[in-house]
Amino acid sequence: MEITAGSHVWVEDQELAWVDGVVTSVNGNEAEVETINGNQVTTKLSKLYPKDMEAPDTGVDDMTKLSYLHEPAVLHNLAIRYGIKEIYTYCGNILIAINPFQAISHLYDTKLMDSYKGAQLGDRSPHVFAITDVAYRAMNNEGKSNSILVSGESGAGKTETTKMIMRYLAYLGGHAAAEARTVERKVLESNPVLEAFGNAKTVRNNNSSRFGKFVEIQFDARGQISGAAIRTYLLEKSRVCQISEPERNYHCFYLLCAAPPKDAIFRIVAAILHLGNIAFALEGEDSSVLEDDKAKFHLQVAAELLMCDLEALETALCKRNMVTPEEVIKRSLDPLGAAISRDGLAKTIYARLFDWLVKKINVSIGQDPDSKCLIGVLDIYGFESFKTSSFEQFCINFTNEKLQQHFNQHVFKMEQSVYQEEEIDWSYIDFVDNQDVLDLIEKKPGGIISLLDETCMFPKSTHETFAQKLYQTFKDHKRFVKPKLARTEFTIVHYAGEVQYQCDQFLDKNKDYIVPEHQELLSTSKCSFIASLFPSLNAETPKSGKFSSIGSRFKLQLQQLMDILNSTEPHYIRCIKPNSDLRPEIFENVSVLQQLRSGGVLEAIRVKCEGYPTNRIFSEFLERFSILAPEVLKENVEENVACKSIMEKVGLSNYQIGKTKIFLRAGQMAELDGRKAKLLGESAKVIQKQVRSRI
Ligand code: AOV
Ligand code: MG
Repeated sequence: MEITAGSHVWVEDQELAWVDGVVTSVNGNEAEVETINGNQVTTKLSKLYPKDMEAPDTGVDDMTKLSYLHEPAVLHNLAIRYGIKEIYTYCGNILIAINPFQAISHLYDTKLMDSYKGAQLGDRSPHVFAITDVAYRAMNNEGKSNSILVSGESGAGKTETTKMIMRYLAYLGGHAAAEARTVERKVLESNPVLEAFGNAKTVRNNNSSRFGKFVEIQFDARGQISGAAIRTYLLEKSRVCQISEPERNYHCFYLLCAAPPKDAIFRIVAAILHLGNIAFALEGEDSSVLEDDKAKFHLQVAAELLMCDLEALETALCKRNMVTPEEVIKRSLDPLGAAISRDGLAKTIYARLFDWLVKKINVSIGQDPDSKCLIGVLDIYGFESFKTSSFEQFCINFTNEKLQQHFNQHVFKMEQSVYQEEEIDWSYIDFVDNQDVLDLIEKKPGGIISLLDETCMFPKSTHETFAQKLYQTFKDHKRFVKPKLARTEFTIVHYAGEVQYQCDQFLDKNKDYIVPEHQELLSTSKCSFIASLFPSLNAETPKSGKFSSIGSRFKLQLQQLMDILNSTEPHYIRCIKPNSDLRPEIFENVSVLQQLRSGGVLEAIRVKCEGYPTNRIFSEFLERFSILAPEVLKENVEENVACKSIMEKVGLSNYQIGKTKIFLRAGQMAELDGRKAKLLGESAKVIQKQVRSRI
């Protein structure tokens, strides 16, 4: 489309990302534009995008319906829809959900659920129920497991979206209301419990999930929910002891005040609080003692709550056993060492409690061993980049790289493989593959996790030697950057942007290590529940005192998750956070665009549109459209020839005929449907006329 004076266009803008305006003059390959906010901008013609002046005021509910499909149009479409509280928009079969940060009336009513049941995707306005319905139907019809992957940055609405998915699944596959403790009810009720222990207030989200969650809902042959399993990933243990204002610790610590007096679980939560208040002071040259009476008081209460010996607790915190060939010597820790020991104890207790809760919930819900099909729902922590990003962010971003690859593979590779299988002519469009980042992180041997494990196993290493090792190994890797003057920082160029990691605590945080003295202390607690969290010999928990790598275990868990996901038919929901103030009705263009880009949404649109977004098996196509050229069916021709004839008669070109399918360009399906509807309308009128004339 030619841009001339008077053309309505989109032009780049620092603050708004894109702003619309009118071209006032064109000189060679440059244009002068007057923007709606009154600025005069001179820019290259190639940097301008035409604005669709006939686009509906209320936007379109599927981006692939946009007549001009480009970045500014996509952004503008989402912005106007958000303005009229339409938070859901499709991009083909991906659902984009923009966090409204306010309750929208009737958006999740039972009545609304009724209306989505059994409806084709696209028949009703975009909704998380619609995607869930498609997954459920596909599972029932094809007997194949499905999964719904919810992604997006912190605070984008993943957890809320996941809850709606579960509610809708419970509605579809639920039992008669008379059955009181149904599986689906237990699944829904597990949410608040897990959130109390695994969510906390952060700067990005007042209810941030600090663990990843994959819920597997099992169905029986009739499509009823028959069991469920909840898997969790990498709880952020450090939050138990380290929080920076204005963030908070896990909700359960604040809920404690409202808890029934002393339940075994809350006994533990309270004990952790008291542990946190035990302060140490220096004694002699390098020993530590309790700082004051306050510290003594907290130690005493903690010991009572943990039901262990007071002196044994103090010794476990302040001293360490040194094992020499001859004897075991008790060595004193300095105040810093004692504080680290105290925090280690608190973190271990909390992590064991959390794992126990998840196990308990799974037992209570119950698994269905006979279930053939499941719907998996993944709610995982979004991509994170902080001023200081540490090991937790490294793992979280690793997860996101994995999922991004899954998304890429699904959307792009599937698209290509269909073309290949059908042997149609298709010049390959490149897409951003992130295999190189994944290799950098997880390749064995030689990846960052491998190097970290090696470093952890070598007694003399420090975070500095770890950093040096990284610098040496990856000096030519294009996804790895050593920041200028850095000694212990490194940067990974992630698919969603660069993140600078601080190595300081990588070694410690990678070590899943329980101090033998702590293990011994708690395994002999008089509270049987606490003792049961610390069984003396257990193959599942790492042997006390031995190094076990959190990074490697996490990598394995993630691979298992990917294996499950790869055996399912995936559906994607991309959550978007419209502003960083967590406030309704504010739509920040630049940040939304960045999220669309990093989530692969823009890339998916581009690839779809440049190719053939719709395809149909010949017979299906003929069944649907032979009415447009009934004569072709009378002739005894091959199906592919018949399809061609229909397209020719309607006057559409640029499509492709494969081995078994016809491939249509964007918009052609709609064109065919339109013709059909018109024809049916006309013939209906003719019939009505005939009927009337007979009366
Ligand atoms: P997250 O799961 O994506 O962040 P949440 O699902 O916790 O984000 O959403 C953050 C907050 O946004 C919620 O507590 C709600 O106040 C609000 N919100 C989200 N979705 C909706 C909705 N559909 N309707 C109304 N309000 C909503 V994180 O777990 O931090 O990565 O780590
Ligand atoms: Mg969450």
